[in-house]
Amino acid sequence: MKSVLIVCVMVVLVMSMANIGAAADEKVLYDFEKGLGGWSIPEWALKQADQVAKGAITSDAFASSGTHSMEVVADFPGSIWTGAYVEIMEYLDISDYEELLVDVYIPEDAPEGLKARAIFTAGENWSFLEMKKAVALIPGQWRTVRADLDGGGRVWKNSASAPNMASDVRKVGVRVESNQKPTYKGPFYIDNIRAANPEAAEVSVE
Ligand SMILES: [Ca+2]
Repeated sequence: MKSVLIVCVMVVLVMSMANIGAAADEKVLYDFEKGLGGWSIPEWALKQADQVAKGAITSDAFASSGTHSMEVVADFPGSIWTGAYVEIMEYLDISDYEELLVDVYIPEDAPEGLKARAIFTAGENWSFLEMKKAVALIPGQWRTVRADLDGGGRVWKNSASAPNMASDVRKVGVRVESNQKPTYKGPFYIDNIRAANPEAAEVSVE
């Protein structure tokens, strides 16, 4: 009886330690389980020829967390650079975290060659800060865009205009792009947008 008790106590201890670790090192910002929560295609993008996002809804077709994600329908014509951009306006301080992670999925029948990047609007001047490197999307797979919040000019275009970006985020955005190719008309999916410290991120991947 005593040994059963000890085992029970140990199991509870291990479980609570695991929970504390996860809570401290990863914060889910948007998971689209209960609607878009303010995410949309901005007005200016609906009017611009190189902006090709046509609509955003929540969907249960694919999800990397829970049962729902944000589905964005886009129409990439090819031959010119085009982007499908969605964003949310929200003041955030994520300076306790080193990375922003965004899961992006394109369906199996989508072409190769689309890329995704995270974009912040941050600081007093509402500076537009996009990742220098985009992540290649793979049809039929969830891919994670990892944005180093402390990377400065190594990671972010225009970073000098908002040196403390992570503590003064005003918008979070995601853009999927076709740089002259491919041509693709259809949906892509965004889910489980989170701020994390790398240790926690590695645990969640395994
Ligand atoms: Ca979700």
